[in-house]
Amino acid sequence: MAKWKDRKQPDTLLLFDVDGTLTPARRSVTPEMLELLRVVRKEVVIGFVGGSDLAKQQEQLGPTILSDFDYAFSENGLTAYQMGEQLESQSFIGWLGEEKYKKLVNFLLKYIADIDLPFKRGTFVEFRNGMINVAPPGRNCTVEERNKYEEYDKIHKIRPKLVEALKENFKDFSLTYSIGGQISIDVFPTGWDKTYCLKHVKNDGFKTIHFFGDKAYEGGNDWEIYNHELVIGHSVKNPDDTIRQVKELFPHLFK
Ligand code: M1P
Repeated sequence: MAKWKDRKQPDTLLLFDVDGTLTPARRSVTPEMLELLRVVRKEVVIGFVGGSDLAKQQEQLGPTILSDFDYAFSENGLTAYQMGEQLESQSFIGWLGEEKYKKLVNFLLKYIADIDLPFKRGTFVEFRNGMINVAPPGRNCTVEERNKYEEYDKIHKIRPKLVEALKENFKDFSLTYSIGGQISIDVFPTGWDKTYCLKHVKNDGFKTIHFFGDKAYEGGNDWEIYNHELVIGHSVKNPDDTIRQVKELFPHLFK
């Protein structure tokens, strides 16, 4: 493993989900987490995999993420970097085609227009490389508005109802609808969940791949990769729990 010859265990990869695992949802990483990653990276290869796009991950994990992590996977790995070099990938629009995409987005905009919420902001459909992100209250919500919406959604089940409507209306589109964060759902081709990122690492000779995620339950957006045959899954409660579990895995690094 010439690429990782500076590591003590170059055939071990640690992959981390972002929101709720490395950082609180849509918030910044703590100095304590950055220090943990710096220490563990001397031993093994590290990467992150999240649903958000790279710009948002940079806001949360810092402007130097492409050099702080060996692998950087945005949009579940549809945008991917290894050691700062961009890897080849596919696009959502290329896969779905303009006609089907138009039907989908028109349906979503009409559906959202007809929901009565306590407030709505802007950017209801965010177009990304590997998926679209659909936010009934709009992605321009402040942190406070996000928290309010999340509570509202728990009671009124706005997002689960939207997912059911999409499943009903787009049966032949082979799409997956995932409630991964506080205000939105991710829509992507079935199979383009977080396991997609494993395509980028499978020929890099890893004997052990650990994954840490906070949504490792059925319907959560870490479920598929957490259960993948190539992966040892670790379910965490929050970033502090991630720190605790990583220290438990490599006790000799944290004496
Ligand atoms: O990383 C989890 C999710 O974070 C955001 O969700 P929300 O805005 O609803 O909190 C989004 O970037 C989403 O794509 C992502 O899956």
